[in-house]
Amino acid sequence: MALISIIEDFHPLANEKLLSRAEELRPILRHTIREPIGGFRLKERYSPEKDEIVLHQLPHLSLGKGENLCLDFGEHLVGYLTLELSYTGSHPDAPAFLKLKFAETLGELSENSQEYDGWLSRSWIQEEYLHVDLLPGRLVLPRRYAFRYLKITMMDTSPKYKLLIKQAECRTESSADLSAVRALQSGDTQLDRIHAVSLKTLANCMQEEFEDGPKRDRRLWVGDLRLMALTNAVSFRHFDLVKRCLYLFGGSRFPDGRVSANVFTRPAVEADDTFLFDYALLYTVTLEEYLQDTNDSEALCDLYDIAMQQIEYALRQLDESGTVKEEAVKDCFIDWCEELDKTACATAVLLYALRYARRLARRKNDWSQANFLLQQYDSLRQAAMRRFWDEERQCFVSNSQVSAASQVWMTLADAGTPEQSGRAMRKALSLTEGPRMSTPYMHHYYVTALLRVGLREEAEEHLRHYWGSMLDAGADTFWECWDPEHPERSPYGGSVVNSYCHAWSCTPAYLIEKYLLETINKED
Ligand code: RAM
Repeated sequence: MALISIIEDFHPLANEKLLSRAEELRPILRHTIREPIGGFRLKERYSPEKDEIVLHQLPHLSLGKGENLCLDFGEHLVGYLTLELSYTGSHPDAPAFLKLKFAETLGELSENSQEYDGWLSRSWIQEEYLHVDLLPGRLVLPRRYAFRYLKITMMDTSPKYKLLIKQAECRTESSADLSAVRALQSGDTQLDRIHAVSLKTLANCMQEEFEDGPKRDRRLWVGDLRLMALTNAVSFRHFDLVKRCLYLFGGSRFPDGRVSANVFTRPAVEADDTFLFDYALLYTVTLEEYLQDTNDSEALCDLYDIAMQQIEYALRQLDESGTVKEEAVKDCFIDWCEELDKTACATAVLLYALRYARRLARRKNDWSQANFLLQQYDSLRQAAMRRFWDEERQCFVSNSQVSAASQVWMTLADAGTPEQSGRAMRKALSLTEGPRMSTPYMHHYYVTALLRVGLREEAEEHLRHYWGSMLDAGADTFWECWDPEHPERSPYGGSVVNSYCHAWSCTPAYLIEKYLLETINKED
């Protein structure tokens, strides 16, 4: 399922007041300097087999034609690279022709990117070919990279000299201060580690905006923002960054007022011409949650109408059954999953957002709107139950498909009674066939739906299994896409463009702090 939307002559609606407020809220970036902790040589160009190299050998290791050297920085970093280069042998009589490959994971390092043939641009692959004319010399790369490993391949030199990497350093960048956040010390090693990696993932995605992934797309998306904001509230509490992002979305929108699925912020703020039905609704949810945390009356006043517009647009997308019509369902994201029928999910996300919109209206003392939203919620809920609840199977069915995603979103929307939701989630737990959830984004909502119906142990077990298996597979930060049974799965047609530090996977820290900690401590 390629997500490519191209609207000709797209001219987003700009709200200068909101954009200048967003600008005032631009955070200061923090920096640290990191050096490699060791290295290795890949035995063959694309083989995972390697010869380890200890740190003190690195500056003495020479690179001749065809040889490679991989530096391990010990943890996932986001920042800028500087290399101090030199040579052994005679004076260089030809440029050094280098290939640099930055990789977030070991697997990515040994992948042959030439084999990638997916629908997302290969320009996201972090590879550079460079000519270095002067040695010794310092090479400062202008681009920001997300990586733990750097593979340097000597594409060509001359028989007269070999290259030396005397020193390497990364100047990291983030608007989060990881050292200011308390690490979890529950005594449970797995949960402590999951919590730490969640926060590291979030920190590395916290730049001048909440980026979805510092490798790709390096951009602010609504669905990712919502989950980052939740985790931020129990950790960094950098609420001005959430506010900035809400203002950016509000400041550049579709001409009819809809919130775009993502915005570009450089060189200037501009909404992307991609609309996602569920993401626009999550804007309203995110605003209400931000206000719960901050009580920010300025944001309520500035963004209230925009949040309501998203709901009103969605309410205009109902068909004769009273549920979301197919054309609008097509704009729904939910998860990267081709086979998933999203019809029930689309209606459920609208129901879910209506609850938050009502809270917003009450917060604004807009009682007639609150009343209107309540009526809309009731009639949509009835329509949803009529169309999607299967009395015989005791679960939600979306165009004859039973999926975890439909049970999850209908449960989160409180579409049925608590008993019906409980049965739906038990059904979700027992599914062995049908569309498989593929992203931590969807798995987050799965865990919250289990918690909503009181399946606390199952929720914890799922969290441990899903995010824990990513750790077992070598994650330093959590990934964009992960199916433990299909580790190579990628929505893009090749895992080399997958992001391995992805914002929407940061929520275990939130889930642990908000729901699990109390009981874990009691069990101790
Ligand atoms: C991808 C990004 C982003 C997500 C969208 C729907 O390109 O991974 O995180 O929100 O898709």
